[in-house]
Amino acid sequence: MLIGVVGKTNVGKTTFFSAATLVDAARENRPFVTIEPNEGIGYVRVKSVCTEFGVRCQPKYGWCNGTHRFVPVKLLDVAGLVRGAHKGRGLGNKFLDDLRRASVNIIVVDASGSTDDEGNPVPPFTHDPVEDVKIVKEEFSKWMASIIERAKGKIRGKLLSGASYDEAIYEVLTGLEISREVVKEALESLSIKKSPLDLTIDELQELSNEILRRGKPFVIAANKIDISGAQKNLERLRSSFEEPVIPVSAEAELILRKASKAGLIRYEPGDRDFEIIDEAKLSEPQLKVLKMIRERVLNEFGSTGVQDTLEVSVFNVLGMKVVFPVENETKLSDKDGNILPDAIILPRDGTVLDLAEKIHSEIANKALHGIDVRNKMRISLDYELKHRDVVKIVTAR
Ligand SMILES: Nc1nc2c(ncn2[C@@H]2O[C@H](COP(=O)(O)OP(=O)(O)OP(=O)(O)O)[C@@H](O)[C@H]2O)c(=O)[nH]1
Ligand SMILES: [Mg+2]
Repeated sequence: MLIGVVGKTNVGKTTFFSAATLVDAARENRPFVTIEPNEGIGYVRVKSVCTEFGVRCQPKYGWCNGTHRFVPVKLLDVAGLVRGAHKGRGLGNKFLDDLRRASVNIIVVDASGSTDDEGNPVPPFTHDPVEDVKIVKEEFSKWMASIIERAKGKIRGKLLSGASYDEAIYEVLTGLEISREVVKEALESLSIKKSPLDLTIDELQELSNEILRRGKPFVIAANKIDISGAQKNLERLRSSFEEPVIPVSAEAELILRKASKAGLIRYEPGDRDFEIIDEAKLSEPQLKVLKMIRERVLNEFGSTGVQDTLEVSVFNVLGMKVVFPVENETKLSDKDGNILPDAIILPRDGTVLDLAEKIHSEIANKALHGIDVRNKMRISLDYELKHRDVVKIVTAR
């Protein structure tokens, strides 16, 4: 499960990435600081199942605080873009290739409008963030359109050997992990009946837009919400796009997580507030910043928004679910006695067999059926699991 962090240059992508992963990476108030992509692990929260069973999780990855289990997801922070990136402007769009494996992309946008078209710092509210989202979405669809355009030779070959239109397009997009179903639905929804070979670049862009909408959705992080007045742009972004728009202060989240790591405050990602451990250990300026974060961000918006953005991406937009496989259905453990060691993210329609495959192909080969640990009922391999199910997979010896 890979989440891309994308957007115009100098809007806070790396700050968002670092806040979510605690990976240190260069950040500065100027365009094109990030060149090579940064990769790290963030977490999505799932209401703990352990407490329900009167045990305590011992996660192999991530952690559990008794209320929430924090389940790892991979994040990729890439170089920023500017209008015309598909034609090579700025750093071009080579980095979009790094995002091929991303299931969803978070568009970070500067909701305070303090960077211009090229990512240069300007006074707040002199630039329209709605434009920035439009540019990013456009550059993505132009990039995909150009992939299809360049592969027309290959498409011709596929069509000659009997492939249908959707199959031929699907085949040239395989590296992007987009399903054939998505391509088919996109063609149908646009009522495209002619051969892909006859589609103009504009038509290809329209098709790409539709494929992205269905197969690689966006979530919008309205960043720098701590700057007063940014809320107005939040509303404008919400009424301009169909994607979810979440108020975010990446800078606030990064400060809180670092302070928590240093033992200065008690704070976990997604919390509505923090608690100062020992005021004497904090300097005046530090206290002032924390107070500002509490007043301008947490009290106003309920959280810094970083965690919400990840969770809306994984659960609401992609419709993923998390299930807990165990080997011992009484102790809820693996064979070494670790309690609820794994939390596996599965797609919306993920079955017992899909879970087995995620664990190991050998387990999938030998799987006979599952057991729903909550009610001890036998479930078939094609049973669609529910979010937070605890499952034992029974295998042939
Ligand atoms: N006020 C405020 N500033 C922020 C926030 N997030 C990021 N910034 C600032 O925005 C500037 C750019 O941040 P980066 O994270 O480097 O931005 P980027 O989008 O990764 O930039 P490039 O990699 O150069 O494209 C830095 O000066 C950050 O401190 C925020 O939530 N609030
Ligand atoms: Mg960056």
